[in-house]
Amino acid sequence: MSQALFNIAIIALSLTSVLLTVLFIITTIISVPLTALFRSLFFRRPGAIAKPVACGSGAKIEDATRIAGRDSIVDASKSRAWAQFCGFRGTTSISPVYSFPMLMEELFTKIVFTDSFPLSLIGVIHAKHVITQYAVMPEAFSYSLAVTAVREVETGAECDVSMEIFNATDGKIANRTVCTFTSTDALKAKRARKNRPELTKAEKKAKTALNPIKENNSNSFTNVIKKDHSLKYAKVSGDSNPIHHPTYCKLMGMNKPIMHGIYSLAVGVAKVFESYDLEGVYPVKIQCGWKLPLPIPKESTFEYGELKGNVGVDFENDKTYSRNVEFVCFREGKGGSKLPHLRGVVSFDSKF
Ligand SMILES: *[C@@H]1O[C@H](CO)[C@@H](O)[C@H](O)[C@H]1NC(C)=O
Ligand SMILES: *[C@@H]1O[C@H](CO)[C@@H](O)[C@H](O)[C@H]1NC(C)=O
Ligand SMILES: CC(=O)N[C@H]1CO[C@H](CO)[C@@H](O)[C@@H]1O
Repeated sequence: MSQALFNIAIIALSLTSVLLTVLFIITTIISVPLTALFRSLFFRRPGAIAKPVACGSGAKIEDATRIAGRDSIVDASKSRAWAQFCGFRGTTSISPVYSFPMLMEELFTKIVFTDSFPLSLIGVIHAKHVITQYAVMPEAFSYSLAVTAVREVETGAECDVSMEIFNATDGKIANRTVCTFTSTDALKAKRARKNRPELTKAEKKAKTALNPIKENNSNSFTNVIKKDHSLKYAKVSGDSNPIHHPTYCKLMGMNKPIMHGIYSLAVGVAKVFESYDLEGVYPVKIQCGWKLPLPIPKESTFEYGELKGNVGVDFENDKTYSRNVEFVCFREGKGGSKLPHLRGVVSFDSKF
């Protein structure tokens, strides 16, 4: 009996030390503070909304989470290296999509890893992204970041983080990006899957097809993602989340690393900007939602074309813009099926 207890104690101790080692490695790699990880593990439930600590009754989450910075300088050579890696050919301006990598460190260290972030970090994903660009990215900029909305959804909970960039000289807004993070409650997700009717063949096909487009203007291209691609991207973007790393992804329970979602978004946007000559066209709005991850190495296929009317069912139809170019990205699944990776739309007004 006591021998059995002793064995259990030894097993528990070794499991704890393995867990601590794994946590230590994860925190070192992605510099998540240990406190944030413990908070998520023991005091937060995935898929539920946690009340921000600094948020008294009636106070807005925006006020509890807002951070602002003044007079930062864009690292032009770094941003151009990133843009080129993603296929931007333009040379006169910095891509609007760049606002995300630029503010990523602030976003994680000062918003996501703090007490006030309303979701558990375990399994949280970046699911949606809306960028509105009003002007050229200023070289000297001020910024403001805050969690602006929290809501329960069918599979768990979501929150929006808004990131705004201002021209440091005249204070005018240059750009606003809203990213949506989703945290999944495994039980709720299972129930939702069960209750969802089986998709018909046509509905499955629609997931990787463009919405009705203007006549004969669909284009496609293939993007080959080689084995070391995510490591190279991590270097130029500064995003070294272990889920993108060939070895460390295994610690996160994944067999293969997955490619950065922002990379796929930037590749699609770069192609649309080039094809429709959008460099220097403002305002421009980019909306995107990620579907299934892209394991590496893999080929991904993009299709894009100008939509006939509005932006379709997935996105907000903003009347400010008269033209909408949709892009979808998919990869091949088992038996030659197409699996959706991302869908996005670039909205702008005709130059003429
Ligand atoms: C920022 O504001 C100043 C002053 O109004 C202006 O001269 C400059 O062109 C602006 N920068 C950008 C990139 O719009
Ligand atoms: C679109 O393609 C079809 C078949 O290739 C052709 O008959 C038609 O004239 C084209 N329409 C336009 C507007 O180019
Ligand atoms: C959403 C948002 O921030 N909109 C502002 C962006 O900038 C324009 C012009 O500078 C303002 O009119 C919007 O209110």
